[in-house]
Amino acid sequence: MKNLFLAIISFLLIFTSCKQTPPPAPVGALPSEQQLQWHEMNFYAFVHFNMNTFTGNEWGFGETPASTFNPSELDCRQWARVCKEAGLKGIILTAKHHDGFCLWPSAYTEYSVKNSLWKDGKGDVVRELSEACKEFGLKFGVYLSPWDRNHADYGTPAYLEYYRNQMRELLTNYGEVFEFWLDGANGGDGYYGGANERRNVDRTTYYDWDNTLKIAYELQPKTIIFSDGGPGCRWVGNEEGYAYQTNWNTLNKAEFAPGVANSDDLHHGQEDGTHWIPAEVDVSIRPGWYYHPYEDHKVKSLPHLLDIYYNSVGRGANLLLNFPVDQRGLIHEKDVEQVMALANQLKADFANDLAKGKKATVSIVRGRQYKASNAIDGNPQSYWSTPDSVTTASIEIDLGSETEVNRFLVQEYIALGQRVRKFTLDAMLNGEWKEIASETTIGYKRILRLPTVKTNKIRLNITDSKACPLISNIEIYLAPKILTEPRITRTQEGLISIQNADNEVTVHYTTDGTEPTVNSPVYTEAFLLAEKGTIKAITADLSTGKTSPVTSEAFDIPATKWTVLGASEDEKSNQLFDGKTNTAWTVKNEKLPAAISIDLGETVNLCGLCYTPNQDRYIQGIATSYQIFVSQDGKKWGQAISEGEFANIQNNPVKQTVQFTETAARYVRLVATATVNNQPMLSAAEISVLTK
Ligand code: FUL
Repeated sequence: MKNLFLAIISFLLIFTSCKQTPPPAPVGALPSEQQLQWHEMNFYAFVHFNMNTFTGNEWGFGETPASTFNPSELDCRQWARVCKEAGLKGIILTAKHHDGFCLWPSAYTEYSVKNSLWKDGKGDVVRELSEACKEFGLKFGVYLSPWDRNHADYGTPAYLEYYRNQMRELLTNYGEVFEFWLDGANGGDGYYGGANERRNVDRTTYYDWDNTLKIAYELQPKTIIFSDGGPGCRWVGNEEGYAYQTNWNTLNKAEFAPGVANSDDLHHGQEDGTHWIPAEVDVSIRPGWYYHPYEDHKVKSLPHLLDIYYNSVGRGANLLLNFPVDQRGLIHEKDVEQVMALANQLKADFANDLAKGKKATVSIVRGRQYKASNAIDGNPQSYWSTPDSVTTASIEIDLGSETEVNRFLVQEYIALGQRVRKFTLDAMLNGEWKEIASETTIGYKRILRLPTVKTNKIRLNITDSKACPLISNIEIYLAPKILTEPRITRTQEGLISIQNADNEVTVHYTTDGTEPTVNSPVYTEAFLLAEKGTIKAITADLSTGKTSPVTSEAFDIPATKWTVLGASEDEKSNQLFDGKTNTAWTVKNEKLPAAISIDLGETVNLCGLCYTPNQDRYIQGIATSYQIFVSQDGKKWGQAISEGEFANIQNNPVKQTVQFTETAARYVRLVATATVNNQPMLSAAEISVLTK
């Protein structure tokens, strides 16, 4: 009996002592329940697919007949399957882009799928995708462009009613819409029902956003509304695929409207903003938002996609990765391949949490419910915290033994507000703490990519915080090295450099045409190749013995003595020989033909010419038909030594090689007799020659 009494007393003591530490008070603007769920999604897909897919435009004018929309094998289930397999959590579809064409049979316009050839006008892409998302366990969202270059009433009050009606259709008929996307581009020239004129609206007042969005929330109380200033989530301020290191989730909502924002605030948020409006990073897996066959070889590479992931999700933003669905109505094979490469690499990067089950100790604790181990218990609801007055503190993870690590993931318990302004990270190296990172905000999630260190202890130091820090999660990983094939380039001076994606791998190369292995020389710095030659290279992770595929580049004579005729004052003409395929030089004329003439500095036995079009986004000035001339004196050019077309170069603008009968000459000229869209210009990223 006495024992029972003592047990009850001690239980009550423990219980009341627990109760004595109240939870920290919230700080600043807080996320809603829906926003908390949205943060957990991290990564989902955008699909740009509608009229532009069939016209090759990025922004349609609004005049293209509805019949033009005609995918040959549209399959929304394929989109959903790809996204599911790649670990994406949802899909947002451009139900209507700026050209006004609707992917659903809207009752309020004739400009929709109902007047297309696809499925004899009986189809509904919005329905097919919403059902596919349901089937594959994905969330579904819609993009409804406020700007409409087709609609006759755009710019008048009648259009607002039209816009609201379309919003009602989309938010009523297709189940749950997790995100409603309001693009900021608005106003300019357009078809506007045949008026063909320029129309502008006041982006802040024209849409009466407060009342318009009220309708959206009535129909879909849980939806997250995206725009420059939210209110659900905000644009990050660029379309390149990165958030900023300092990233506050709060904004002064009243200062923003769709298409109206100060970009610095979009980038960083506003530390003491009145509302929780977190950043979303939207970026396309190709240069364009819409499908263009000529971008089939410009799908972002694995290293690029990894940068995008770490610089968005790893900086506390959500990542919205766009697939430009093609004219068949499918996510293109090349895009599937790259997103799966990303998914597999991410799986490997986060395969084994080295902090899990380890010992965590802290410099100070708020009370026993807020203990150190809460940060590594895998439970996002529990967190380590300090007393109210303490805003600097440390948490140390003992890894148990010397362990290689290169990723550090940390999360704040944001339900009570974002707090941390600055933090550093230390690793114990040979018995001493060494700082390995110094950063600013944490927010929902920070993931640091660190140089690999071998250590037995990692310490997170919160060095500045708006209030006591609340750390809900810490994970530590050793991500495998990226073994993509290296890139080999040569400068005008003949210097060969070999670039690789991961600076912790070694690059091995040969100059004699043999296959490189891990025993071949290690590349450390650029070296001279003053003659013709073939360089082959691989990247290797010597700790595992794994290697990349081989890259092989054959170089002819270097461009050391070359100049571009008529362009001697213009240094940019040297970009033709700099080895960089994303810098180009362009000759503009009144009309075609346009030509680039090169002085090789000495007479050589020419037998060919190579032309690499600009590999950057734009395709103006790409030659589709050519003539090549040679000359001894740069004045008399005679007959073309070769002429023809660069077949399919618009769709596949890769390096073109033209061979011709061997001729001794000092000057060579490439003439464009036709170009993409017949624009009167010739542009080239690289020009080189073949010699005997
Ligand atoms: C932009 C639009 O103008 C683009 O066409 C695209 O839809 C992108 C996601 O947003 O501002």
